[in-house]
Amino acid sequence: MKTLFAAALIVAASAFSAHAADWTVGSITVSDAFARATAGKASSGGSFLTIKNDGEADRLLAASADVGAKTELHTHIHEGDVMKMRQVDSIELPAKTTVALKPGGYHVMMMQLKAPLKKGESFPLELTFEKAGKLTVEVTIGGIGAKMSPEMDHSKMDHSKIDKSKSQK
Ligand SMILES: [Cu+2]
Repeated sequence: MKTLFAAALIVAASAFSAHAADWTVGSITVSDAFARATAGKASSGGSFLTIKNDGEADRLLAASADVGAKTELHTHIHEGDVMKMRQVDSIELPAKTTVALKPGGYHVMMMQLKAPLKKGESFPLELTFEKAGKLTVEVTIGGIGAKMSPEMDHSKMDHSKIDKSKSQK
């Protein structure tokens, strides 16, 4: 089951790479920025991107997008069958390393969305790096995503209570 899950995520992620555009600040290059469309009631949505760091160790400290009232950096952790979301203060970007924010792992969470995210549209996302500074990328909105991936519904404040069973339709 875990293998199937991982394979589906790779297929979903690679579907967007054809639209790749790159954005660069200092030694940081961001590519493959995409978000998932949201269904009507979803109050939040995730953005994913690839960060290549050609220089010394840096950190992603914050992200900001106008599509929601606030934007947070999140990760997923697995505890048995339960997938939980956790807010993180920063995302480490080791020297000469590429870090992918992808479904099931690190992601940028746009909370309290002002409107549903619609497939085919895009929005600017400002990223703040500790050393490289600020960089604005354009996030393309893709499909809602594979069925086995968790719905990123943060309408309940306690993220530790979010698990996969609640996202099944
Ligand atoms: Cu999240």
